[in-house]
Amino acid sequence: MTNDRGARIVTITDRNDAKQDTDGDLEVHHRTCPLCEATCGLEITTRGQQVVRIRGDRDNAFSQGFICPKGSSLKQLHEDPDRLRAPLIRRGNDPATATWEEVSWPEAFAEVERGLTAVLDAHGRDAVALYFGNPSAHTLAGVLYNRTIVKALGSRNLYSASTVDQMPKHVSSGLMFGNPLLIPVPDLDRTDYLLMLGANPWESNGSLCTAPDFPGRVKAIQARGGKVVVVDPRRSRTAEEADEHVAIRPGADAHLLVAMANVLVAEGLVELGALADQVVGLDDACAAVAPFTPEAVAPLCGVDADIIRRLAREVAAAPSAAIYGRIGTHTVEFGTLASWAVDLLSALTGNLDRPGGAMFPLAAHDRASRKGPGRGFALGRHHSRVKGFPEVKGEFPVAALAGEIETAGEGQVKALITVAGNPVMSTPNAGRLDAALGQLDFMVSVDIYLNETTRRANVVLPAPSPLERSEYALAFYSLAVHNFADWSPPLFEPTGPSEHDVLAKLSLIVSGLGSEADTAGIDEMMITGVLQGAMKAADSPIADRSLDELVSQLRGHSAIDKVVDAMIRTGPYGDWFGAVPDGLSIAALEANPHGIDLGPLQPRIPDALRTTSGKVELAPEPILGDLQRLEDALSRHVNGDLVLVGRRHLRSNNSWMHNVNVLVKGKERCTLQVHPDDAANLGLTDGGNAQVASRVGKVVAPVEVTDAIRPGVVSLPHGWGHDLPGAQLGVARAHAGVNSNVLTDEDQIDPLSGNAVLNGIPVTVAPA
Ligand SMILES: Nc1nc2c(c(=O)[nH]1)N[C@H]1C(S)=C(S)[C@@H](COP(=O)(O)OP(=O)(O)OC[C@H]3O[C@@H](n4cnc5c(=O)[nH]c(N)nc54)[C@H](O)[C@@H]3O)O[C@H]1N2
Ligand SMILES: Nc1nc2c(c(=O)[nH]1)N[C@H]1C(S)=C(S)[C@@H](COP(=O)(O)OP(=O)(O)OC[C@H]3O[C@@H](n4cnc5c(=O)[nH]c(N)nc54)[C@H](O)[C@@H]3O)O[C@H]1N2
Ligand code: SF4
Ligand SMILES: [Mo]
Repeated sequence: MTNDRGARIVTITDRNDAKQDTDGDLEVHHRTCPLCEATCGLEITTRGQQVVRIRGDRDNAFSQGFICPKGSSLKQLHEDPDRLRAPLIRRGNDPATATWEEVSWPEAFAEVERGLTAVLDAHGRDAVALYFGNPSAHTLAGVLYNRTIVKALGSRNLYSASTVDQMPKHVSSGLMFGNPLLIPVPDLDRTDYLLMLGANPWESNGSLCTAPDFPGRVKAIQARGGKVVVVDPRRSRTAEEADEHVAIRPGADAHLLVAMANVLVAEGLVELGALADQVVGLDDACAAVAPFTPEAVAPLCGVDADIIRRLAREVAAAPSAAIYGRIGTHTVEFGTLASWAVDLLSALTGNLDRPGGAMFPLAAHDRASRKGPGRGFALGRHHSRVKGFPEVKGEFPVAALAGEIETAGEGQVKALITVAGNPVMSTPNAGRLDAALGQLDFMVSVDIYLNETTRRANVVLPAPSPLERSEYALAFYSLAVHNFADWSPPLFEPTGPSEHDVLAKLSLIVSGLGSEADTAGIDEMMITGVLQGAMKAADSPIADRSLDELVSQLRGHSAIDKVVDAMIRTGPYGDWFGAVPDGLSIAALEANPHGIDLGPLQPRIPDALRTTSGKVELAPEPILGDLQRLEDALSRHVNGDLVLVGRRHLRSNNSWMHNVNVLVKGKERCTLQVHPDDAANLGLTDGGNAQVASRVGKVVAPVEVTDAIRPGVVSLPHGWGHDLPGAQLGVARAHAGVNSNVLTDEDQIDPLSGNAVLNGIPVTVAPA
């Protein structure tokens, strides 16, 4: 039996269960886990308003039952008494003594209108900054409605977690493929050889590569006779499972990768395959890698030249090879170069856009490919006020935000809107940013917690729990190793407005229409924007239809679902409102609670390219320019100084799931990993305390002596340090740990992308 949302209703027949379950029927719902990029299907059993059990959905066409400990903790997250349920207004300025008043939604919006309007009237649009955090990519509201605030506000001060994360990949994709969102993903399920750099999917479950049960997919490569190589300064769990672990010195991946390209050129191993007629810049790229012989880069990489040479030959010889770099290659000094070099190596070995190599997914909501050249990708269309950093994708580096708040003058940031972000924990020189937030005239945060960042806000607007919204992994299906779609309605009705309503309200406020204006106008703009675009597209099957008639056919639980329905119906697999029989729509997805398999990845070059040449640009000008920095580094003296890197743990999620007791209980996770040789030299003992100091700050953390880390490197996870006054996180406070971003340096950024350098931070360590 199913209810009207397609949830299976289980009638209790077992007598023992029946005794306990007198309160009514158990219902089984299926939905996508929104917590990380893996998009696992969950099976959630409820009784009334209670979650009874969460487990992996064995029938999910993509995840086939896989689940990690975070997925099943959605129950505890939903029930967490610290999770905010009503808007809060801060009374008092000192976070340690401030009190918080629960107010109604209209009162909260009126207060936001007062605060933001005062700043806009007195100082102009650029005085209001925006910061969007990581969960913004995991909610439909964030992906679709954040940009309505950006448009309505018209401020240049746009910041996000992208510049402490994947911005280098956007830049290399923008330059090489003409579209910063067109990111090649390793074709895990078909590859014969996986070279993975700076990624630890055994803990992270993968990123810029949506693959539920990433570990299982890697083990399958080995089971079918393929090889897996992991490049990481630590012997991570992923490295332990690999066929080979290359313990590189932090920050040197670009050198290693470019040297591999050098070997391909020197040994005549360049073989573009089907891509031969689809690239420009081949000669320039081959010439550019000439200085980077394996011998030249070996000291910097801390990897023998013959290993580099062998890896290049192996990639060239493998029937197919997928090269995949993530956090450890992006959040470093040469992040964009490393990101470019990954895709250059794919292209040079014929592995770009072929099965088993690196491929471009095509999601149900993606726009159909247009043929011919595109508009290309521009960097630095304007520059930040204080440090003159170029904008990238309309954003400035978040590393620059504190300076923009502190520095007086025309365009000084006086107010901040944060959505789903905790920059006080997650961005470099976190202590400085925390203090800077205290100087703002006004701050409003949309969040589910009163945490280290939102405690600085004047008004906190709670977002609903993940179980109180529709799910469709809009940001991640375009990065998935298999084309797939799944949509699910809210499991529970939200007790307040939906997050997209809150974001629409903020858009109305900053546009000057006021807090009492109706959000329906914003919804209509979103929906008609998608439909009009589709009606205008070449050979559109709906060119002659009436807009009103199309709108009236849209389905879904709320306005945001209708936006998604419009995208899916006019997407590459869409039903085009009846013009394509059996095409996709939200109705079709609703009828398939385990998701719909859209097939393995297909080659998409040249149609997916948006470069002005219409080809893959192997040697974009900004990249060639930046290679000088890479060459200069070759003459650096490699000394014995310690450098700091990060790491992740499976039971953690950046800074914000440490208030869930089932995840944080047990062994302390926020430890400083130190190699036994370094521990002996420094006089550190396992379980003792060490002081770690960098140019910008210091912390004291418990030492974990382990030979899993390369000598000369120490590691602290990020997202800890929950002991700041005023945060309302009872469980996290009891497992506070220390904030590694007190040590990361806001002056260290990758110049092309503006991405912060979070790995390879020079530190000194001493017993505390
Ligand atoms: N040193 C170091 N620093 C790092 C990293 C590293 O590897 N090393 N990693 C970086 C990376 S990859 C990232 S992505 C960033 C993350 O940086 P941020 O996005 O700034 O931080 P998060 O810890 O993800 O915080 C997410 C916030 O969203 C809130 N939240 C959760 N769910 C929702 C929701 O549904 N709606 C709303 N409105 N709010 C919600 C949480 O309460 C929390 O406040 O950190 C970066 N910082
Ligand atoms: N459990 C859990 N899962 C998560 C998250 C989480 O916080 N916890 N965060 C999510 C987010 S926002 C993201 S972006 C993804 C990130 O997912 P991943 O990219 O897999 O990130 P990490 O797990 O931090 O792994 C990065 C690895 O890089 C290594 N490393 C550090 N410096 C270098 C270097 O210079 N070179 C090389 N080659 N390696 C280096 C580190 O030792 C570490 O093992 O994870 C997501 N999933
Ligand atoms: S791997 Fe990611 S998507 Fe899957 S259950 Fe865990 S947190 Fe959720
Ligand atoms: Mo991230």
